Amino acid sequence: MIFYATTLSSYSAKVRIVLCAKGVAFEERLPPGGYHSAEYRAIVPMGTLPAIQIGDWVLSESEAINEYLEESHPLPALLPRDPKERARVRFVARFHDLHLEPRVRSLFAHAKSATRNAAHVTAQRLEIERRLDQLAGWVQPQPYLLTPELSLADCGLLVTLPLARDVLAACGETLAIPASLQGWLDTASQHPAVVRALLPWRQATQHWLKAQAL
Ligand SMILES: N[C@@H](CCC(=O)N[C@@H](CS)C(=O)NCC(=O)O)C(=O)O
Repeated sequence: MIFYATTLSSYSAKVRIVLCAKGVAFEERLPPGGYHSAEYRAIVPMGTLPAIQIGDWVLSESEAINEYLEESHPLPALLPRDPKERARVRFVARFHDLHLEPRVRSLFAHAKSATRNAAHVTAQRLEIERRLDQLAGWVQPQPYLLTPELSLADCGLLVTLPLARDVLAACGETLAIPASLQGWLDTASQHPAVVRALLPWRQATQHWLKAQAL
C-alpha cells in the first residue's frame, strides 16, 4: 500500500494513527509534484492528502480511508460492535472533520504576527472552545473518547486538539480545554501506535510553529 502524505499534514497524521494501530505495511510517499499538481492529480484526482493506492486502486478522504482500513484489517477493531456505539464513534469522527478541524486550519495564516487578524483568532478560539465544551458533554473518556480501546473517534482529535492549543499559543491566545478532554489527551497520546504515528507530525509541526515566530 502506498500512503501519500506529508509529515505536516493533519489528516495524514489521523490516518497514520490507524495504519500504525493496525500494523499495516505501507510505503509513505510525498505527493509527486505537491498537492494539486497535475502529476499528483493524475494519481489522486482530489489532489488532497492523505490518499492510499493499492495497484490501480486509489482512495482519498481520511475518514473513507480509515473506514476502509477498519474493514480490510479488522484487528484491532477501531469500531465497537454495537450499531449504536459504532454510529456514535462515526459521529465524533465527522464532528471533528466538519466542525472542529476547519476552525483550527483557518488559524494557520494567523500564526505569523505579520498576517494575524486578532479578531479572527479570538472568534475562532471561542468557537473551538464552544465545540470542545459540546464534545466534553457527549463523551465519557474510558479512557478513550467513547471506548475502552482506541477507536476511530480518537484519531483526528489526537492531532487537532494539541494543534489547536499550539497554534493558538503561537497567535498569543490560550485555549481552554475541558478537564475531561485534557485527561483523555494525556492518556490517549501515550498509546504506543499513537506515539509512533504522531512523532513525525509533532516534529514537523513544532518546526513550522518556530518558523512562524521568526
Ligand atoms: N476532507 C479531507 C481533507 C484533507 C485535507 O484538507 N488535507 C490537506 C492536508 S492536511 C490538503 O490536502 N490540503 C490541500 C488542499 O486541500 O488543497 C480529508 O479528510 O482527507
